[in-house]
Amino acid sequence: MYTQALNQADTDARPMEDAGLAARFQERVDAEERIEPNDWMPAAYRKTLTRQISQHAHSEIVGMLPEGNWITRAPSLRRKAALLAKVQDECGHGLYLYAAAETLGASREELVDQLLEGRAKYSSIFNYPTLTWADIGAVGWLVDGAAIMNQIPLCRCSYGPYARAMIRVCKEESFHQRQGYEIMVTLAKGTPEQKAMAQDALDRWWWPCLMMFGPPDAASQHSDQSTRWKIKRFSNDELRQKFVDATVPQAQYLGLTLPDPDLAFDEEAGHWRYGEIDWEEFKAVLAGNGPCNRDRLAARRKAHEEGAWVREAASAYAAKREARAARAAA
Ligand code: FAQ
Repeated sequence: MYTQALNQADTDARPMEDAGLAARFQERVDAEERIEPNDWMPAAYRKTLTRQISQHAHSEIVGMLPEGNWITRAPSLRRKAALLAKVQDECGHGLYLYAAAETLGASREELVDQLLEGRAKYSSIFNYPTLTWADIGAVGWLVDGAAIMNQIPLCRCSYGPYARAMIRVCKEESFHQRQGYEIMVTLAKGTPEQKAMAQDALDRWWWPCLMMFGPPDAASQHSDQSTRWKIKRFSNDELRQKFVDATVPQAQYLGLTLPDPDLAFDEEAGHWRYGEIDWEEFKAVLAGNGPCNRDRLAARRKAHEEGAWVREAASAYAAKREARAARAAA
């Protein structure tokens, strides 16, 4: 619906953008004014936001799969209810984000097609498997923990619809993080087998979670421009460091060991220094060769095909209502 309301074609698709408009735009951004859908914006700003928001939406939707895998096997009714609510929340986040991307003129159908055809990125983290129940604890604690660290600053993003969507998303993510950490507390303080299961999950999820923040700053192609436009408020490495600093004491409380022999507290800087991230693994996952890339896309395609009748029924119903309204108006 937002897409139809936009009149972007004649305002910013011109090859030569008006320098005055561009300067005025940057002034507004610098003054911390929010940019709204019908405001003038540089074509490149629209493009980078559409890219980031749609990747974010896809991540939320694909991100339902690793945890959805455990809904039928949750160890109690309470755990099942919380996990079910969490996975539904992730779906809701995906939908707000597709709606935010639509305000930029991209249709949801087009964005979903890009995902299903393997042309769009989504977060690398969701290409790892959830092998045991402890993985559900680790995903909530670490993946949602990393997501919050990245998304809190996005609540101040210069683009209004994205910033506003992030407020509710972050509130829900903090519930998700707490439910994951509570699972880890229960397991870590449980039997030796439960504690071993929690440690194994931490061992497998730690490094992929550090990769979630994106390539190192020197290799981050979009960071400089996105920072100038106040889409990004902190760099990938800054957020990664904040995450490590926040998470080390939580692991210590659990009595679990982070799988990094180089982890050490730098007294002078007041930060936990961590070892080398395997960026080759990150690149392989982005290239489609992570442990679950093919399964994830296959699952999304199957869901899309099986949902075709819902889309058809909704369209038929909308057409019927429209025809009825036209007859009544005639
Ligand atoms: N995975 O130049 P940069 C969640 C790509 S939501 C895959 O640094 P940028 C909730 C990047 O897109 C998790 N690709 O890019 C949940 C770019 O590719 P392109 C998702 C990655 O945009 C929890 C290229 O590398 N969160 O977890 C990754 O300035 C539990 C160069 O990188 C968001 O999307 C990656 N990890 O910074 C759900 C937050 N990192 O487009 C279910 C919003 C980088 O040129 C269960 N996004 N790339 O082809 C952002 O903040 C930014 O887009 C970054 C990347 C920080 C992810």
